[in-house]
Amino acid sequence: MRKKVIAGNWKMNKVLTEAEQFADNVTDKLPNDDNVEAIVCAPFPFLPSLVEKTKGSRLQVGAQNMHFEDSGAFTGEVSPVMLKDLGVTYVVIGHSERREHFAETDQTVNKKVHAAFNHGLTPIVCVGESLEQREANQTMNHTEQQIKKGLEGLRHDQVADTIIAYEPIWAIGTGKTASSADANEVCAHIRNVVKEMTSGDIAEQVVIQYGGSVKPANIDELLTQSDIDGALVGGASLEAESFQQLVEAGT
Ligand code: TPS
Repeated sequence: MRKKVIAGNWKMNKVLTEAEQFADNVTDKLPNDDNVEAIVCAPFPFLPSLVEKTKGSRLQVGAQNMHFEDSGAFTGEVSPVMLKDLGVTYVVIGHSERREHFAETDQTVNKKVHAAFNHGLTPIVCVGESLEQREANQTMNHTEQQIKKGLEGLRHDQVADTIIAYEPIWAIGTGKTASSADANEVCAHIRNVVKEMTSGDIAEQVVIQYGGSVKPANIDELLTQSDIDGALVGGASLEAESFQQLVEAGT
């Protein structure tokens, strides 16, 4: 059985003391259950402190972006080597705002995914369609292309270790959630694409999260779906209590 993976994704929220308070409030309250993994993906300036404060706890730390090795010392800001050295274990790659506002393509996503694995980090690779694409019935084709190009050239065991986050752009921070059935349909499609790229075994192992206005009130229904293995959560991951409830939903 696949484990559930609940990842908070703070975006550009909090200051250091607030990040530290969050860690102090949440680390010893998370369920001691190997079937659920709790991650907090936070802005770079908080990472050293979060790694320190979460040591020995159930909470893992992730970054919200990084650059690939051959982007050169003058083009990127933070390298996988730096993240690994800090003790960070996960890195969010290719979220919709990076694709939209920082011109990130499936090719740059692919380079970053390879760089993550080359340095022992686990990538959380984000895919998802815009409202226009959904209305034009391009959801399946678009997410399929993002997966095929984003994960190109990975070994099968690396594909199995990749976390995929399906985030319909129209549901991010808008309060609109895809219905759990709609979200599951796309997640099942993504799993099928992974199967075509690798094998049925690998596809059964890969963790696929849903992201977009997930909160304690709607997570249970999302997690009962066959192909949704967790959530990538923005707004509702900022408060310790709500984050804790989201993780408990995964037990
Ligand atoms: C710095 N992001 C964060 S949460 C989320 C997405 C796509 C899912 C849904 O959020 N890192 C930075 N900025 C960002 N915008 C992201 C990551 C992307 P919500 O649960 O609030 O609807």
